[in-house]
Amino acid sequence: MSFNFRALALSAVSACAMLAGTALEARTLNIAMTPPEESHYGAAAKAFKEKIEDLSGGDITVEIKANGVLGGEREILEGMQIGSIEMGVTSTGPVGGFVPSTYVLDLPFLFKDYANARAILDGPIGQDLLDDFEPIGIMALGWAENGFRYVTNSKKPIETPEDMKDMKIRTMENDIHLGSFTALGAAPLPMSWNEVITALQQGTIDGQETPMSIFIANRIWEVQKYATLTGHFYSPSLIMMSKVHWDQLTEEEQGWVREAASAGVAANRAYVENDEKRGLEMLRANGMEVIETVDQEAFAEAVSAVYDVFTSTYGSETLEKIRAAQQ
Ligand code: EAX
Repeated sequence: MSFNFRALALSAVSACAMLAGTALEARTLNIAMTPPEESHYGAAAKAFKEKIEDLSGGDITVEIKANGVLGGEREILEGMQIGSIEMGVTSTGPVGGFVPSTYVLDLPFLFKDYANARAILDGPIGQDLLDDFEPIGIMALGWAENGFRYVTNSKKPIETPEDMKDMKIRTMENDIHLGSFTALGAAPLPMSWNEVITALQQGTIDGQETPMSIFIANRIWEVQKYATLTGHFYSPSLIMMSKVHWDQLTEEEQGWVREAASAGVAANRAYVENDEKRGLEMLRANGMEVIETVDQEAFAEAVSAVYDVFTSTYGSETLEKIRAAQQ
């Protein structure tokens, strides 16, 4: 075990400072999320926590605030903007309302697979989008992952777009997602994740659409009967810090935060890969009827009009860059 000289040095400095009547304050960063801690977002937060506490010799500690205890994803973003929440891990669900350039990532059937999505997000296109957050008071530290989204419901198996007609499907508070499910003929209802399980239990919605990792973390089989592996959206997530708190860090500490965020992304993506491997079996073992072979072209055709709405509202520059990078 390598001896942690930084911790020893810090303790010595702290002791001297205490003796001199002042104390190096240990700082705590709360990191908020809506899923349970035992999830792909929790894996990101735990890896971030371990790395930053090690790098800072315990001078910076992390508290994980899971299960939406600090609010839904929109509230978490607003909290980071004003500094009442230090950090967050959220999907891009409500993000487009804060950083419209990210809406391009929410388009249906945009990415071919996980490798394609990660390659784009880890390159200049992804970095440019991360840079768009600082002007609104949030430091976007890295593109983590929520995963390809699938549909569940409790009314009937969904095999074709027509099967979704008039079905009350919860979507995130995201214009692109709302427009896509409207185009499918469903009756989409936008709401924060914090309200979804109760709405499913009460029957105010018939179904919802989230990635496999959210299914597993929330034991979706307890409230849903059918799943269809449409993969209709690739849902990125983000590890973020309030700029109010970022600006209070030294340059060295900011470097540690970036290093810890990279560790969080790696842990999150490994967790998603494992959930995708084990998820199908878990859903079926817990009584769900799962349709895994889906005519994605039929679904993609049914929602294709949302691309025109998107480009007429937000332009096509970034979309064209993504298409070019996918050649
Ligand atoms: O905790 O709101 C959603 O569907 C997002 O996937 C969120 O990250 C779930």
